[in-house]
Amino acid sequence: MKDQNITGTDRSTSRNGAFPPGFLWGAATSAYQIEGSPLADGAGPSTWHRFSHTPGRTHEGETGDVACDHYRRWEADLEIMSELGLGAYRFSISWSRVLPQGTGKVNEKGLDFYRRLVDGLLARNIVPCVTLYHWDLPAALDDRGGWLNPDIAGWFADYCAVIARALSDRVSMFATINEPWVVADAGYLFGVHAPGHANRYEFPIAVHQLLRAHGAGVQALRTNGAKEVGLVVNLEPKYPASNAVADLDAAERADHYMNRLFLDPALRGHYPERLDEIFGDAWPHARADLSTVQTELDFLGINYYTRSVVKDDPSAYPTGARPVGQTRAAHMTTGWEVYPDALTRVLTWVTERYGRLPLYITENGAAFYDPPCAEEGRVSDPLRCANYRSHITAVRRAIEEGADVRGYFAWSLLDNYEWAAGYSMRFGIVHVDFATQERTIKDSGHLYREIIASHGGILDGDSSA
Ligand code: IFM
Repeated sequence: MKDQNITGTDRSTSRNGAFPPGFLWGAATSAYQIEGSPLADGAGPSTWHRFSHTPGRTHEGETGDVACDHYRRWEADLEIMSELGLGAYRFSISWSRVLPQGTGKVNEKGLDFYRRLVDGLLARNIVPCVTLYHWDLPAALDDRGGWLNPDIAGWFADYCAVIARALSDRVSMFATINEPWVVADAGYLFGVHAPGHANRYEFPIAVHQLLRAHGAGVQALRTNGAKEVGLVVNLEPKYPASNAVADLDAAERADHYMNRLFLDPALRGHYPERLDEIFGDAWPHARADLSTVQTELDFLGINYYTRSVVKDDPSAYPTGARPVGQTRAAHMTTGWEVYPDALTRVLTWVTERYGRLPLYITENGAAFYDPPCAEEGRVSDPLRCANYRSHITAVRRAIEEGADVRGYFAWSLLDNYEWAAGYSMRFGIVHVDFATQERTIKDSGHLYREIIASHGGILDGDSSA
């Protein structure tokens, strides 16, 4: 295994090859972002329910109370998945639907919703891929300290055991936690996501408890019949703004802070070296016990959206690495640069640094400006189409370069609730008219259907990545 950063030079050539047989083509969503009805059938509130109902926390005070109303429209949504020809569907389970208090008594009605969903997927030959935690912690557990309470590893393991006992006869792929870095960074360091804390002393504690919960969750899932267990991380290669030593160093710090923070402990059993330096006296866990955290994974899920170019700036909190603005594209609602080459790089970097483990792109996509309603049954989204073409081509290139990529999930199946940004960003390949809940497959959805049907063949000749 080589020890290197995800930084380097651009590639500009493309080779055409095939996606491996059995490569999974899917789309992804998460519970709070699409389900709506957050308190139905005995569910308990989650931290996101509480956060979105707190004035001033989200775009125009928007909440997930209705979202895509998927809790009630799930069957129609399954039909759309069939129409798209999806081979797999990645969704998350709302912990507080199943365990309203976070621990203890199971709410069978909540669990039944996911049982029905899984059965509906299997009946349509769509592989269900379950994420246990996609940011909606039961509020009852937040009242007990949430991700700052060391007991959370046990709470999470018990929840994982409930889910595995209920579903592992029909679901083979389980991921413990989605994007733990975002949970800690946005939820505990910057306070822009639930639970809304901004505290540099809490960040390292949350990181450590997320890792312990992941380790305990893996064990609980396996003990209760799960066959393939993984973790999902979001990775964003850090490119230095110049070759100046200070900028190279800043890119390395940013890389340790974001890309290595969960992977080094989970796969190598140690924290990245530079966290001590970044957090100083707030980093008490640098030498904490990671023996229950490091565990062999059956797969790693990677969520990729963009890269960032950084320059050294000691005032940039917390790493002293400031993203350089000129790479940002104005036509995107997120402001994220379209940069597919970094997706190839991220896949080869993970393979080189952590070994050739099975990888899935568990999220990739983009939010561009789309109209609020379809026009004559059509939503034209050429920028998103180009984005899918170039990024899927970038995945194929990574496979050619030796990465063991087993599947790709578009983010997202549906336009949905984009957390603090509310409904202001549309990531779907299926348009949702939030006034009527009408769904319309966008041009990008039609393109994705063709990509799936041809197993990537229609991309032959594309060199846009
Ligand atoms: O919508 C989110 C998702 O919940 C986690 N990954 C990034 C997506 C786009 O911001």
